[in-house]
Amino acid sequence: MSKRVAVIGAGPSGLAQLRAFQSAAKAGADIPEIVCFEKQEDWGGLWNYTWRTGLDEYGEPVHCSMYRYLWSNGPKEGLEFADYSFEEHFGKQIASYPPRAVLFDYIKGRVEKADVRKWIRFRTPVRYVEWDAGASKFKVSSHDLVNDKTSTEMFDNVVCCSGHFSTPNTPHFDGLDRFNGRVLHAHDFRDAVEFKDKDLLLIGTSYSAEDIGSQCWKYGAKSITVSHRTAPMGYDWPDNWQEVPLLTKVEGNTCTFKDGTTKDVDAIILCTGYLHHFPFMAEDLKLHTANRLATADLYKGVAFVHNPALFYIGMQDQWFTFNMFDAQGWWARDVIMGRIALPDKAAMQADVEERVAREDQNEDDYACIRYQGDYVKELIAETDYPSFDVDGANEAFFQWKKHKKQNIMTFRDNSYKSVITGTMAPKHHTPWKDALDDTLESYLEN
Ligand code: FAD
Ligand code: NA7
Repeated sequence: MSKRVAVIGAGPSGLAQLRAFQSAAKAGADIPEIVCFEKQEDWGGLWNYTWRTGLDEYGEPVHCSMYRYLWSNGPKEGLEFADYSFEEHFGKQIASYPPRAVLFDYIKGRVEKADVRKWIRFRTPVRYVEWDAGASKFKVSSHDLVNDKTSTEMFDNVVCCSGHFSTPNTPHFDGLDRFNGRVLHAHDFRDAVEFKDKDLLLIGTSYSAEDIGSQCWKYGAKSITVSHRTAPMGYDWPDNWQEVPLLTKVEGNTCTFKDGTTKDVDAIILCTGYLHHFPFMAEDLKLHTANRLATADLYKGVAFVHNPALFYIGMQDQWFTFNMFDAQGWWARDVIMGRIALPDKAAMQADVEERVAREDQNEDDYACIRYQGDYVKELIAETDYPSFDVDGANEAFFQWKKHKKQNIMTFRDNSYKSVITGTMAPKHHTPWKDALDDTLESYLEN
Protein backbone atom coordinates (compact mmCIF):
# COMPACT_ATOMS: atom_id res chain seq x y z
CA MET A 1 0.00 0.00 0.00
CA SER A 2 1.56 3.34 -0.97
CA LYS A 3 -0.27 5.38 1.67
CA ARG A 4 1.69 7.10 4.45
CA VAL A 5 0.18 7.50 7.92
CA ALA A 6 1.53 9.80 10.65
CA VAL A 7 0.76 8.83 14.25
CA ILE A 8 1.38 11.61 16.78
CA GLY A 9 2.41 10.22 20.17
CA ALA A 10 3.53 6.80 21.40
CA GLY A 11 1.46 6.63 24.58
CA PRO A 12 -1.19 3.92 25.06
CA SER A 13 -3.33 5.44 22.26
CA GLY A 14 -0.53 5.75 19.72
CA LEU A 15 0.73 2.28 20.59
CA ALA A 16 -2.80 0.90 20.10
CA GLN A 17 -2.71 2.40 16.61
CA LEU A 18 0.68 0.85 15.84
CA ARG A 19 -0.41 -2.53 17.16
CA ALA A 20 -3.59 -2.33 15.05
CA PHE A 21 -1.59 -1.90 11.84
CA GLN A 22 0.95 -4.53 12.87
CA SER A 23 -1.78 -7.08 13.54
CA ALA A 24 -3.22 -6.46 10.04
CA ALA A 25 0.23 -6.91 8.52
CA LYS A 26 0.68 -10.12 10.47
CA ALA A 27 -2.58 -11.39 9.03
CA GLY A 28 -1.18 -10.78 5.54
CA ALA A 29 -2.61 -7.34 4.70
CA ASP A 30 -0.68 -4.76 2.74
CA ILE A 31 -0.48 -1.91 5.27
CA PRO A 32 0.51 1.74 4.78
CA GLU A 33 3.91 3.11 5.79
CA ILE A 34 3.60 4.20 9.42
CA VAL A 35 5.65 6.98 11.00
CA CYS A 36 5.03 7.60 14.70
CA PHE A 37 6.36 10.88 16.11
CA GLU A 38 7.07 10.88 19.86
CA LYS A 39 8.48 13.84 21.70
CA GLN A 40 9.71 11.87 24.72
CA GLU A 41 12.78 9.61 24.73
CA ASP A 42 10.68 6.49 25.31
CA TRP A 43 7.18 5.14 24.73
CA GLY A 44 4.33 4.73 27.23
CA GLY A 45 3.04 8.34 27.28
CA LEU A 46 2.02 9.45 30.78
CA TRP A 47 3.17 6.08 32.14
CA ASN A 48 6.76 6.95 31.23
CA TYR A 49 7.69 8.61 34.54
CA THR A 50 10.19 11.43 34.81
CA TRP A 51 11.34 13.44 37.83
CA ARG A 52 11.40 16.50 35.61
CA THR A 53 8.73 19.21 35.74
CA GLY A 54 8.30 22.37 33.67
CA LEU A 55 10.59 22.16 30.66
CA ASP A 56 12.74 19.15 29.75
CA GLU A 57 16.39 19.15 28.75
CA TYR A 58 15.44 20.31 25.23
CA GLY A 59 13.18 23.09 26.46
CA GLU A 60 10.00 21.12 25.64
CA PRO A 61 7.04 21.09 28.05
CA VAL A 62 7.34 17.93 30.19
CA HIS A 63 4.50 15.58 29.24
CA CYS A 64 4.39 13.42 32.38
CA SER A 65 1.61 14.11 34.90
CA MET A 66 2.23 10.94 36.89
CA TYR A 67 4.06 10.78 40.21
CA ARG A 68 5.99 8.41 42.40
CA TYR A 69 3.88 5.86 44.29
CA LEU A 70 1.03 6.15 41.76
CA TRP A 71 -1.04 2.98 41.73
CA SER A 72 -3.75 2.32 39.19
CA ASN A 73 -6.83 4.29 40.23
CA GLY A 74 -9.20 1.70 38.72
CA PRO A 75 -9.10 -2.10 38.50
CA LYS A 76 -6.76 -3.50 35.86
CA GLU A 77 -9.61 -5.82 34.82
CA GLY A 78 -11.27 -2.76 33.23
CA LEU A 79 -8.33 -1.93 31.00
CA GLU A 80 -6.78 -5.30 30.06
CA PHE A 81 -5.82 -5.65 26.37
CA ALA A 82 -8.04 -8.23 24.66
CA ASP A 83 -5.06 -9.48 22.62
CA TYR A 84 -2.47 -9.53 25.43
CA SER A 85 -3.53 -10.53 28.91
CA PHE A 86 -1.77 -9.77 32.18
CA GLU A 87 -1.14 -13.49 32.54
CA GLU A 88 0.55 -13.66 29.16
CA HIS A 89 2.81 -10.76 30.13
CA PHE A 90 3.68 -11.68 33.71
CA GLY A 91 3.37 -15.45 33.40
CA LYS A 92 0.80 -15.43 36.22
CA GLN A 93 -2.26 -13.50 37.35
CA ILE A 94 -1.40 -10.39 39.40
CA ALA A 95 -3.34 -8.27 41.89
CA SER A 96 -5.90 -5.76 40.65
CA TYR A 97 -4.44 -2.28 41.27
CA PRO A 98 -0.87 -2.31 39.96
CA PRO A 99 1.52 0.58 40.57
CA ARG A 100 2.62 2.67 37.58
CA ALA A 101 5.85 0.71 36.94
CA VAL A 102 3.88 -2.53 36.59
CA LEU A 103 1.40 -1.07 34.10
CA PHE A 104 4.25 0.58 32.18
CA ASP A 105 5.90 -2.83 31.90
CA TYR A 106 2.63 -4.37 30.68
CA ILE A 107 2.09 -1.64 28.04
CA LYS A 108 5.66 -2.14 26.78
CA GLY A 109 5.37 -5.94 26.67
CA ARG A 110 2.71 -6.00 23.99
CA VAL A 111 4.46 -3.58 21.64
CA GLU A 112 7.86 -5.18 22.15
CA LYS A 113 6.28 -8.48 21.10
CA ALA A 114 4.70 -6.75 18.09
CA ASP A 115 8.08 -5.22 17.18
CA VAL A 116 6.74 -1.76 16.31
CA ARG A 117 9.45 0.33 17.95
CA LYS A 118 11.11 0.65 14.55
CA TRP A 119 8.14 2.81 13.40
CA ILE A 120 8.72 5.42 16.10
CA ARG A 121 10.90 8.50 15.86
CA PHE A 122 11.64 9.37 19.46
CA ARG A 123 12.59 12.85 20.60
CA THR A 124 10.69 14.20 17.60
CA PRO A 125 7.77 16.48 18.48
CA VAL A 126 5.33 17.37 15.73
CA ARG A 127 5.40 21.14 15.32
CA TYR A 128 2.67 21.72 12.75
CA VAL A 129 0.05 19.81 10.80
CA GLU A 130 -1.79 21.44 7.91
CA TRP A 131 -3.97 20.20 5.06
CA ASP A 132 -2.68 20.63 1.53
CA ALA A 133 -5.95 20.67 -0.39
CA GLY A 134 -4.22 20.51 -3.79
CA ALA A 135 -2.34 17.34 -2.91
CA SER A 136 -5.14 16.00 -0.66
CA LYS A 137 -2.49 15.25 1.93
CA PHE A 138 -1.32 16.51 5.30
CA LYS A 139 1.91 18.44 5.58
CA VAL A 140 3.53 17.43 8.88
CA SER A 141 6.46 19.39 10.27
CA SER A 142 8.48 17.83 13.04
CA HIS A 143 11.62 18.61 15.00
CA ASP A 144 14.38 16.07 15.56
CA LEU A 145 15.51 17.40 18.94
CA VAL A 146 18.71 15.38 19.18
CA ASN A 147 20.06 16.69 15.86
CA ASP A 148 18.16 19.98 16.09
CA LYS A 149 16.71 19.57 12.59
CA THR A 150 13.20 20.33 11.43
CA SER A 151 11.63 18.65 8.43
CA THR A 152 8.31 18.54 6.61
CA GLU A 153 6.76 15.47 5.04
CA MET A 154 3.49 14.58 3.36
CA PHE A 155 1.03 12.03 4.77
CA ASP A 156 -2.32 10.69 3.57
CA ASN A 157 -3.65 10.32 7.10
CA VAL A 158 -2.83 11.69 10.53
CA VAL A 159 -3.81 9.95 13.75
CA CYS A 160 -3.45 12.33 16.69
CA CYS A 161 -2.72 10.43 19.92
CA SER A 162 -1.11 13.23 21.92
CA GLY A 163 -3.20 12.75 25.07
CA HIS A 164 -5.18 15.35 27.00
CA PHE A 165 -4.00 15.08 30.60
CA SER A 166 -0.76 16.99 30.27
CA THR A 167 -1.50 20.70 29.83
CA PRO A 168 -2.75 21.95 33.21
CA ASN A 169 -5.87 24.01 33.74
CA THR A 170 -4.68 26.59 36.28
CA PRO A 171 -7.37 28.93 37.63
CA HIS A 172 -6.30 31.93 39.69
CA PHE A 173 -7.50 32.55 43.24
CA ASP A 174 -7.24 35.91 44.97
CA GLY A 175 -3.99 36.18 46.94
CA LEU A 176 -2.21 33.13 45.45
CA ASP A 177 0.53 35.45 44.24
CA ARG A 178 1.24 36.41 47.86
CA PHE A 179 0.92 32.93 49.40
CA ASN A 180 3.82 32.06 51.69
CA GLY A 181 4.05 28.42 50.65
CA ARG A 182 4.34 26.31 47.55
CA VAL A 183 1.60 26.41 44.87
CA LEU A 184 1.64 23.76 42.19
CA HIS A 185 -0.66 22.02 39.75
CA ALA A 186 -1.21 18.24 39.95
CA HIS A 187 0.77 18.01 36.67
CA ASP A 188 3.91 19.03 38.59
CA PHE A 189 3.29 16.87 41.68
CA ARG A 190 5.97 14.18 41.89
CA ASP A 191 6.54 12.91 45.42
CA ALA A 192 4.18 12.80 48.41
CA VAL A 193 7.12 12.54 50.81
CA GLU A 194 7.80 16.24 50.18
CA PHE A 195 4.54 16.99 52.02
CA LYS A 196 5.12 14.83 55.10
CA ASP A 197 4.02 16.69 58.25
CA LYS A 198 2.55 19.52 56.16
CA ASP A 199 -0.94 21.00 56.05
CA LEU A 200 -2.17 20.76 52.48
CA LEU A 201 -4.97 22.39 50.53
CA LEU A 202 -6.13 20.66 47.36
CA ILE A 203 -8.56 22.32 44.95
CA GLY A 204 -10.80 20.06 42.83
CA THR A 205 -12.76 16.91 43.56
CA SER A 206 -11.91 14.49 40.81
CA TYR A 207 -9.27 11.76 40.41
CA SER A 208 -6.24 13.98 40.94
CA ALA A 209 -7.52 15.49 44.19
CA GLU A 210 -8.67 12.12 45.50
CA ASP A 211 -5.46 10.33 44.63
CA ILE A 212 -2.86 13.00 45.39
CA GLY A 213 -4.63 13.61 48.71
CA SER A 214 -4.60 9.88 49.43
CA GLN A 215 -0.91 9.60 48.54
CA CYS A 216 -0.03 12.52 50.79
CA TRP A 217 -2.12 11.04 53.60
CA LYS A 218 -0.39 7.68 53.15
CA TYR A 219 3.09 9.21 53.26
CA GLY A 220 2.42 11.28 56.39
CA ALA A 221 0.87 14.66 55.58
CA LYS A 222 -0.36 16.40 58.73
CA SER A 223 -3.75 17.36 57.26
CA ILE A 224 -5.56 17.37 53.94
CA THR A 225 -8.19 19.97 53.10
CA VAL A 226 -10.04 19.61 49.81
CA SER A 227 -11.91 22.57 48.39
CA HIS A 228 -14.76 22.01 45.96
CA ARG A 229 -16.43 24.20 43.35
CA THR A 230 -19.50 22.02 42.75
CA ALA A 231 -19.83 19.33 45.43
CA PRO A 232 -17.66 17.48 47.96
CA MET A 233 -16.46 13.96 47.08
CA GLY A 234 -18.29 12.66 50.13
CA TYR A 235 -16.14 9.65 50.99
CA ASP A 236 -15.65 8.60 54.58
CA TRP A 237 -12.25 10.30 54.86
CA PRO A 238 -9.65 9.77 57.60
CA ASP A 239 -9.79 12.09 60.64
CA ASN A 240 -7.14 14.52 59.38
CA TRP A 241 -9.02 15.07 56.09
CA GLN A 242 -11.79 17.63 55.57
CA GLU A 243 -13.83 18.87 52.62
CA VAL A 244 -14.62 22.58 52.37
CA PRO A 245 -16.36 24.90 49.88
CA LEU A 246 -14.43 26.80 47.21
CA LEU A 247 -11.39 28.87 48.10
CA THR A 248 -12.18 32.58 47.95
CA LYS A 249 -8.90 34.19 49.04
CA VAL A 250 -5.44 33.59 50.41
CA GLU A 251 -3.70 35.91 52.88
CA GLY A 252 -0.24 34.82 53.97
CA ASN A 253 -0.80 31.15 54.76
CA THR A 254 -4.47 31.56 55.62
CA CYS A 255 -7.02 30.29 53.13
CA THR A 256 -10.62 31.49 53.34
CA PHE A 257 -13.48 29.46 51.86
CA LYS A 258 -16.90 30.38 50.55
CA ASP A 259 -18.60 29.55 53.87
CA GLY A 260 -16.26 31.97 55.71
CA THR A 261 -14.18 29.24 57.39
CA THR A 262 -10.39 29.41 57.23
CA LYS A 263 -7.41 27.06 57.30
CA ASP A 264 -3.68 27.75 57.49
CA VAL A 265 -1.77 25.59 55.03
CA ASP A 266 1.82 25.00 53.90
CA ALA A 267 1.10 24.13 50.27
CA ILE A 268 -1.71 24.40 47.72
CA ILE A 269 -2.12 21.84 44.96
CA LEU A 270 -4.41 22.76 42.08
CA CYS A 271 -6.12 19.51 41.09
CA THR A 272 -8.18 21.42 38.59
CA GLY A 273 -7.87 19.22 35.53
CA TYR A 274 -6.32 19.59 32.11
CA LEU A 275 -6.89 21.24 28.74
CA HIS A 276 -7.26 19.55 25.38
CA HIS A 277 -4.33 21.37 23.82
CA PHE A 278 -3.14 20.93 20.22
CA PRO A 279 -0.82 23.86 19.48
CA PHE A 280 0.63 21.90 16.56
CA MET A 281 -2.65 21.60 14.66
CA ALA A 282 -3.71 24.15 12.03
CA GLU A 283 -6.92 25.85 13.13
CA ASP A 284 -9.14 23.91 10.71
CA LEU A 285 -7.82 20.59 12.08
CA LYS A 286 -7.83 21.43 15.79
CA LEU A 287 -10.18 19.54 18.07
CA HIS A 288 -12.12 21.86 20.41
CA THR A 289 -13.88 19.77 23.01
CA ALA A 290 -14.71 19.56 26.68
CA ASN A 291 -13.44 16.59 28.68
CA ARG A 292 -16.50 14.39 28.23
CA LEU A 293 -17.54 10.94 26.98
CA ALA A 294 -19.02 12.25 23.72
CA THR A 295 -16.32 14.48 22.29
CA ALA A 296 -17.24 17.27 19.90
CA ASP A 297 -16.61 16.83 16.18
CA LEU A 298 -15.47 13.19 16.18
CA TYR A 299 -17.52 10.70 14.18
CA LYS A 300 -17.65 7.45 16.19
CA GLY A 301 -15.49 9.36 18.69
CA VAL A 302 -12.53 9.03 16.32
CA ALA A 303 -12.80 10.56 12.81
CA PHE A 304 -12.62 14.37 12.63
CA VAL A 305 -15.86 15.37 10.92
CA HIS A 306 -14.34 18.44 9.22
CA ASN A 307 -11.60 16.35 7.61
CA PRO A 308 -12.05 12.63 8.15
CA ALA A 309 -8.57 11.75 6.88
CA LEU A 310 -7.62 12.94 10.38
CA PHE A 311 -8.33 10.83 13.47
CA TYR A 312 -8.08 11.55 17.17
CA ILE A 313 -7.66 8.61 19.56
CA GLY A 314 -8.25 8.69 23.31
CA MET A 315 -9.77 12.17 23.48
CA GLN A 316 -12.76 11.14 25.63
CA ASP A 317 -12.97 11.41 29.38
CA GLN A 318 -12.05 7.92 30.47
CA TRP A 319 -13.58 5.06 32.39
CA PHE A 320 -12.27 2.62 29.79
CA THR A 321 -8.70 3.32 28.71
CA PHE A 322 -6.29 0.87 27.06
CA ASN A 323 -8.93 -1.42 25.53
CA MET A 324 -10.99 1.57 24.35
CA PHE A 325 -7.91 3.04 22.65
CA ASP A 326 -7.45 -0.36 20.99
CA ALA A 327 -11.04 -0.36 19.76
CA GLN A 328 -10.50 3.13 18.35
CA GLY A 329 -7.12 2.29 16.82
CA TRP A 330 -8.46 -0.81 15.09
CA TRP A 331 -11.44 1.17 13.80
CA ALA A 332 -9.27 4.06 12.46
CA ARG A 333 -6.99 1.50 10.82
CA ASP A 334 -9.92 -0.04 8.99
CA VAL A 335 -11.14 3.32 7.71
CA ILE A 336 -7.62 4.16 6.53
CA MET A 337 -7.30 0.77 4.82
CA GLY A 338 -10.67 1.14 3.10
CA ARG A 339 -12.35 -1.63 5.07
CA ILE A 340 -14.88 0.75 6.66
CA ALA A 341 -16.59 3.45 4.61
CA LEU A 342 -17.43 6.82 6.14
CA PRO A 343 -20.83 8.44 5.56
CA ASP A 344 -21.16 12.05 4.38
CA LYS A 345 -20.44 15.01 6.65
CA ALA A 346 -24.08 15.58 7.65
CA ALA A 347 -24.41 11.97 8.77
CA MET A 348 -21.14 12.20 10.73
CA GLN A 349 -22.32 15.37 12.47
CA ALA A 350 -25.66 13.72 13.26
CA ASP A 351 -23.72 10.84 14.85
CA VAL A 352 -21.85 13.30 17.08
CA GLU A 353 -25.07 15.03 18.11
CA GLU A 354 -26.75 11.74 18.91
CA ARG A 355 -23.82 10.69 21.15
CA VAL A 356 -23.86 14.03 22.97
CA ALA A 357 -27.63 13.85 23.54
CA ARG A 358 -27.36 10.28 24.79
CA GLU A 359 -24.51 11.14 27.17
CA ASP A 360 -26.56 14.04 28.55
CA GLN A 361 -29.23 11.54 29.61
CA ASN A 362 -26.82 9.54 31.80
CA GLU A 363 -28.07 9.96 35.34
CA ASP A 364 -25.09 8.69 37.28
CA ASP A 365 -21.58 7.24 37.00
CA TYR A 366 -22.99 3.75 36.52
CA ALA A 367 -24.87 4.91 33.43
CA CYS A 368 -21.70 6.65 32.19
CA ILE A 369 -19.70 3.42 32.55
CA ARG A 370 -22.36 1.49 30.62
CA TYR A 371 -22.42 4.22 27.99
CA GLN A 372 -18.66 4.01 27.41
CA GLY A 373 -18.78 0.20 27.53
CA ASP A 374 -21.45 0.25 24.80
CA TYR A 375 -19.21 2.52 22.75
CA VAL A 376 -16.31 0.07 23.05
CA LYS A 377 -18.64 -2.77 22.01
CA GLU A 378 -19.89 -0.76 19.04
CA LEU A 379 -16.38 -0.18 17.67
CA ILE A 380 -15.03 -3.67 18.21
CA ALA A 381 -18.08 -5.15 16.47
CA GLU A 382 -16.94 -3.34 13.32
CA THR A 383 -13.34 -4.63 13.31
CA ASP A 384 -11.38 -7.80 14.01
CA TYR A 385 -10.23 -6.60 17.46
CA PRO A 386 -10.73 -9.67 19.69
CA SER A 387 -14.15 -9.42 21.22
CA PHE A 388 -14.17 -9.51 25.02
CA ASP A 389 -16.66 -9.44 27.85
CA VAL A 390 -17.26 -5.67 28.05
CA ASP A 391 -20.17 -6.21 30.46
CA GLY A 392 -17.71 -8.05 32.72
CA ALA A 393 -15.39 -5.01 32.59
CA ASN A 394 -18.38 -2.77 33.42
CA GLU A 395 -19.05 -5.03 36.39
CA ALA A 396 -15.45 -4.60 37.61
CA PHE A 397 -15.96 -0.81 37.47
CA PHE A 398 -19.27 -1.09 39.38
CA GLN A 399 -17.57 -3.16 42.09
CA TRP A 400 -14.69 -0.66 42.20
CA LYS A 401 -17.11 2.20 42.80
CA LYS A 402 -18.80 0.27 45.61
CA HIS A 403 -15.46 -0.59 47.17
CA LYS A 404 -14.43 3.07 47.09
CA LYS A 405 -17.66 4.05 48.80
CA GLN A 406 -17.12 1.37 51.46
CA ASN A 407 -13.61 2.60 52.26
CA ILE A 408 -11.63 5.00 50.13
CA MET A 409 -8.33 3.98 51.77
CA THR A 410 -8.79 0.23 51.26
CA PHE A 411 -10.51 -0.09 47.88
CA ARG A 412 -7.22 -1.10 46.25
CA ASP A 413 -7.05 -4.21 48.45
CA ASN A 414 -9.88 -5.84 46.45
CA SER A 415 -9.57 -8.33 43.60
CA TYR A 416 -11.60 -8.87 40.45
CA LYS A 417 -11.88 -11.48 37.71
CA SER A 418 -10.10 -11.03 34.37
CA VAL A 419 -12.55 -10.63 31.48
CA ILE A 420 -9.90 -11.94 29.11
CA THR A 421 -8.75 -15.14 30.85
CA GLY A 422 -11.49 -15.62 33.44
CA THR A 423 -8.91 -15.88 36.24
CA MET A 424 -9.52 -14.23 39.61
CA ALA A 425 -6.78 -11.80 40.64
CA PRO A 426 -4.95 -12.74 43.84
CA LYS A 427 -5.19 -10.51 46.89
CA HIS A 428 -2.09 -8.30 47.11
CA HIS A 429 0.42 -9.31 49.78
CA THR A 430 0.22 -5.94 51.59
CA PRO A 431 -2.70 -3.54 52.11
CA TRP A 432 -2.26 -0.47 49.86
CA LYS A 433 -1.96 1.92 52.81
CA ASP A 434 1.01 0.01 54.22
CA ALA A 435 2.71 -0.72 50.89
CA LEU A 436 5.26 2.07 50.65
CA ASP A 437 7.41 0.34 48.04
CA ASP A 438 5.81 0.77 44.61
CA THR A 439 8.41 -1.14 42.57
CA LEU A 440 7.51 -3.85 40.09
CA GLU A 441 9.65 -6.35 41.99
CA SER A 442 7.77 -5.72 45.22
CA TYR A 443 4.35 -5.89 43.55
CA LEU A 444 5.06 -9.20 41.86
CA GLU A 445 6.13 -10.87 45.12
CA ASN A 446 2.69 -12.39 45.52
P1 FAD B 1 -0.69 9.96 26.86
O1 FAD B 1 -0.42 8.85 27.78
O2 FAD B 1 -0.75 11.34 27.40
O3 FAD B 1 0.40 9.90 25.67
C1 FAD B 1 0.48 10.90 24.69
C2 FAD B 1 1.86 10.83 24.03
O4 FAD B 1 1.93 11.80 22.97
C3 FAD B 1 3.01 11.15 24.99
O5 FAD B 1 4.00 10.16 24.91
C4 FAD B 1 3.53 12.51 24.48
O6 FAD B 1 4.92 12.67 24.70
C5 FAD B 1 3.20 12.45 23.01
N1 FAD B 1 3.06 13.76 22.38
C6 FAD B 1 2.31 14.80 22.82
N2 FAD B 1 2.42 15.84 21.97
C7 FAD B 1 3.26 15.44 20.98
C8 FAD B 1 3.77 16.07 19.81
N3 FAD B 1 3.42 17.33 19.47
N4 FAD B 1 4.61 15.37 19.02
C9 FAD B 1 4.98 14.10 19.34
N5 FAD B 1 4.53 13.45 20.45
C10 FAD B 1 3.68 14.13 21.23
N6 FAD B 1 -5.62 5.51 33.17
C11 FAD B 1 -5.86 4.26 33.63
O7 FAD B 1 -6.34 3.41 32.88
N7 FAD B 1 -5.56 3.92 34.91
C12 FAD B 1 -4.98 4.80 35.76
O8 FAD B 1 -4.71 4.47 36.91
C13 FAD B 1 -4.71 6.11 35.29
N8 FAD B 1 -4.12 7.01 36.11
C14 FAD B 1 -3.84 8.25 35.63
C15 FAD B 1 -3.21 9.15 36.47
C16 FAD B 1 -2.88 10.41 36.05
C17 FAD B 1 -2.18 11.35 36.98
C18 FAD B 1 -3.23 10.81 34.73
C19 FAD B 1 -2.91 12.20 34.25
C20 FAD B 1 -3.89 9.94 33.88
C21 FAD B 1 -4.19 8.65 34.31
N9 FAD B 1 -4.83 7.71 33.50
C22 FAD B 1 -5.07 6.45 33.96
C23 FAD B 1 -5.38 8.09 32.17
C24 FAD B 1 -4.39 8.17 31.01
O9 FAD B 1 -4.90 9.22 30.25
C25 FAD B 1 -4.34 6.91 30.14
O10 FAD B 1 -4.02 5.77 30.91
C26 FAD B 1 -3.32 6.97 29.00
O11 FAD B 1 -2.05 7.34 29.42
C27 FAD B 1 -3.76 7.85 27.84
O12 FAD B 1 -2.98 7.50 26.74
P2 FAD B 1 -2.74 8.46 25.51
O13 FAD B 1 -1.79 7.75 24.62
O14 FAD B 1 -4.04 8.88 24.96
O15 FAD B 1 -2.08 9.78 26.10
P1 NA7 C 1 -10.80 16.26 36.05
O1 NA7 C 1 -11.37 14.91 36.19
O2 NA7 C 1 -11.02 17.00 34.79
O3 NA7 C 1 -11.38 17.14 37.26
C1 NA7 C 1 -11.07 18.47 37.41
C2 NA7 C 1 -11.53 18.96 38.77
O4 NA7 C 1 -11.11 20.32 38.91
C3 NA7 C 1 -13.03 18.94 38.97
O5 NA7 C 1 -13.31 18.55 40.28
C4 NA7 C 1 -13.42 20.40 38.74
O6 NA7 C 1 -14.52 20.78 39.50
C5 NA7 C 1 -12.21 21.11 39.28
N1 NA7 C 1 -12.04 22.46 38.71
C6 NA7 C 1 -11.80 22.80 37.43
N2 NA7 C 1 -11.71 24.13 37.31
C7 NA7 C 1 -11.89 24.64 38.55
C8 NA7 C 1 -11.92 25.95 39.07
N3 NA7 C 1 -11.75 27.02 38.28
N4 NA7 C 1 -12.13 26.09 40.39
C9 NA7 C 1 -12.32 25.02 41.19
N5 NA7 C 1 -12.31 23.76 40.76
C10 NA7 C 1 -12.10 23.57 39.45
O7 NA7 C 1 -9.22 16.25 36.28
P2 NA7 C 1 -8.30 15.33 37.18
O8 NA7 C 1 -6.93 15.90 37.08
O9 NA7 C 1 -8.84 15.13 38.54
O10 NA7 C 1 -8.33 13.92 36.45
C11 NA7 C 1 -7.77 13.81 35.15
C12 NA7 C 1 -7.26 12.44 34.88
O11 NA7 C 1 -6.11 12.24 35.69
C13 NA7 C 1 -8.21 11.33 35.20
O12 NA7 C 1 -8.72 10.70 34.08
C14 NA7 C 1 -7.43 10.34 36.05
O13 NA7 C 1 -7.29 9.09 35.45
C15 NA7 C 1 -6.16 11.01 36.36
P3 NA7 C 1 -16.06 20.69 39.01
O14 NA7 C 1 -16.50 19.34 39.50
O15 NA7 C 1 -16.06 20.82 37.52
O16 NA7 C 1 -16.71 21.79 39.71
